[in-house]
Amino acid sequence: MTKREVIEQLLPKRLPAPCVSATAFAPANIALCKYWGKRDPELNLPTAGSLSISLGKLGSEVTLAPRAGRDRFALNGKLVAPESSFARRAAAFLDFFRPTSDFHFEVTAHNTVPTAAGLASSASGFAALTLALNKLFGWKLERRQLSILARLGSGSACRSLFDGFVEWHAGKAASGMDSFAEPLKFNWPDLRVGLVMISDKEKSIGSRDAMQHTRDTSPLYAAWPETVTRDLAELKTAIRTRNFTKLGEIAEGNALAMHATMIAARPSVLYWLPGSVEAIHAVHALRAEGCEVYFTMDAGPNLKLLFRKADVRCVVKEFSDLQVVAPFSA
Ligand code: 2P0
Repeated sequence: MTKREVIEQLLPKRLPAPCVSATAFAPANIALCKYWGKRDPELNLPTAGSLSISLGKLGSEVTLAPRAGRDRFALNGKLVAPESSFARRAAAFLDFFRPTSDFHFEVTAHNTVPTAAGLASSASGFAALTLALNKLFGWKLERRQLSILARLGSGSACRSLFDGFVEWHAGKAASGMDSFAEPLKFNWPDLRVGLVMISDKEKSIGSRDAMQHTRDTSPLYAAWPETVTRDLAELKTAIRTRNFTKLGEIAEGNALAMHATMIAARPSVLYWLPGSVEAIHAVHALRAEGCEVYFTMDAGPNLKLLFRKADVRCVVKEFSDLQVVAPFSA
């Protein structure tokens, strides 16, 4: 199935005139059980489910307005060239929603994630863009349908439609109508996420290509879907029973399994820098001293730490530049 066919099924047939402008916010999310591999690259349908935690007020705000002439994009207060990857990816997504071929958009995006935190992910951006489209065109779609639409922009964006712990169901249908995210009912007020910045340089290979290359060439990939399925089930139990040790062990183990799989790809996809390895050792040393902290890593060299409020002091003592996020605090 094509993206356009899915979108036609989801959008209402009769629409009011677009609003003058519409603004929406979506949080960034960090996967505790990762999405790495697609069963359908056209629709961003994953091989297995995944589970993330949203970062509250850290994310993307997008304002959309109709514009005469051609699209214009601004990011964090600066105009962005139409040929930049940001503008090209956004425009390609917006193409599916133009009421007529001469309909253009003014897109103004702000990331509330400090750019230096290395979290400027496409997930919150596509989620906010989808929410803004829903408002601008008066679609009045349910969150579940919006999650499906956001996935078509970027897989992990389907999780950024929600706060707190969020599960993305892999689904089985070729149309992907059963592949959407939904929030778990559980919260965890003293849980903390720490952002460790190792480098903010642009990565040599984007996650979309790296994911496909891993699936195509890594001899370890065959074991990955099974690992995810087991980790996902255990992670949900850890969240339900508020077992922090289990949550940390599973999240760290899952991230390491994902990286091991991609490191074994041919040629290797190695996002780690010397500083990443140093930080991993520091996390392990803290744990050995009784400061209970775990890490996860995505498609880049930076670490995200998981710990509880009671351990903020010992974690910050080691990682002095740490940005601490409380995902469940208002
Ligand atoms: C995740 N990542 O679960 C995993 C872990 C990166 C590492 O989802 O091709 O930008 O747009 O569907 O969502 C990043 O991949 O890829 C990602 P596309 P996406 O958060």
